[in-house]
Amino acid sequence: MSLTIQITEIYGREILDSRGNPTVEVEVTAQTETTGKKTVGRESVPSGASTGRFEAIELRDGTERYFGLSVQKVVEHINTRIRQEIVGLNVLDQVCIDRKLVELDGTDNKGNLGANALLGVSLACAKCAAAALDMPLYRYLGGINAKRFPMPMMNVINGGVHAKNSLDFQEFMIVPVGADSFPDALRMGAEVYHFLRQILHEDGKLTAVGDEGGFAPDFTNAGEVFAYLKRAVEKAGYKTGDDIAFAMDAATSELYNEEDGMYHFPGESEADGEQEIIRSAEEMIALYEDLAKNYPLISIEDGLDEDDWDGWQSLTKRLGDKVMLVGDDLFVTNTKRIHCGIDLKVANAVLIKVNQIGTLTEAMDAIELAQKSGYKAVISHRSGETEDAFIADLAVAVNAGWIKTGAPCRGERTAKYNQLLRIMEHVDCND
Ligand code: 2PG
Ligand code: MG
Repeated sequence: MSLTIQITEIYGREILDSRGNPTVEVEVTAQTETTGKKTVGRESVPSGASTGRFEAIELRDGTERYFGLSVQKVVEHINTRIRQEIVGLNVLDQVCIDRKLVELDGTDNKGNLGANALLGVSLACAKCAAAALDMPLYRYLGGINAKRFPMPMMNVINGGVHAKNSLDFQEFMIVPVGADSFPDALRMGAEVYHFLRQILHEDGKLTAVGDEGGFAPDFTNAGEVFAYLKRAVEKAGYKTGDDIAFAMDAATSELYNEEDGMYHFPGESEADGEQEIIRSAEEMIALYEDLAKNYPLISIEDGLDEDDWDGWQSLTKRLGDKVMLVGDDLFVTNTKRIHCGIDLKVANAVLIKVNQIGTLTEAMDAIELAQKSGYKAVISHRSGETEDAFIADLAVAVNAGWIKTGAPCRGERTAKYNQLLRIMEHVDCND
């Protein structure tokens, strides 16, 4: 006879995220049939700023409350329509729960009930199930083979829509590839982060941080940022490349102009003062080639626009054998778009953001498809986060190998890194 842990209550509420904007939190309660024990799983939903055009819909009220951003309607959907359908199900039947949620919404983009409603319930069910079974979440999600710790990609310089500075590209990350273990990687990253602060300060640059905890002073271009990162790595006593490599999220859908098909760089243009800096897809690829020649740049995310499949093909041909080319806005954690990418031989890695697709099952399908097809899976936070650490467990559960969750600073970022440290104590023989 299979075990039944029946969902007895679902409750949604509005809370604040790391940007001070409202988001959804969900509590799922379930009762174990054999013992009568009741367990609660609580989960909150992150929110992006540089959202891809093809992401599932994050529903907001659009009233004057919280400048239109309040989520009362979503909370109501959880506490009425979703609650009615999901209460009574076995919390262990994640696939069945997620299928029900998708059916109940009934749209392709989850625009009816809101991907934020669906995701909160979906993830809270998984947490509740793990707790009811007295299992750590990573073990419940991944089973006995969950053992590989992800390499952290730490975003130490913030630009784009994540900071009010002159830097056009969004994220500059350090990746401690020479570390022997996850705790070592985290320590190395944190040390470089502190030396970076010192160097920036000595040069008269601001050391206030952006949305993901990276420093956010003005810079003229990407080359200048990488030069700073190199200095910080060396000042910390590490070797650039062997110990610490670099990664970037260019987030170019934010720079792409559909009218002229060009990428516009307002910050760089202002620094130049003379002319507007714009680049074609070809010039963008040449820029990345140049950066990868001068610095140990091992990963470029969203190097081109989310719908520029032709451009992505040439980018992949030119850099795909040397650099991890990560599709974020391009793939939006959606198996249909990932299939497209695989067919067209575009990119070689998929960024996984659970709220881009709206349910845990669909996100795990995306990870499975990527891994089966020889693509890397990078588990990612959003720029608007909460203190929740689900993605840390998810990264270990699926042996993803990579996690991107901001600077080693700000509670909503360190929550994920610290959870990985805790998991480390459980997993005796990790990879
Ligand atoms: C990204 C993310 C996370 P946002 O573009 O990869 O770093 O940003 O959540 O704003 O989309
Ligand atoms: Mg991105």
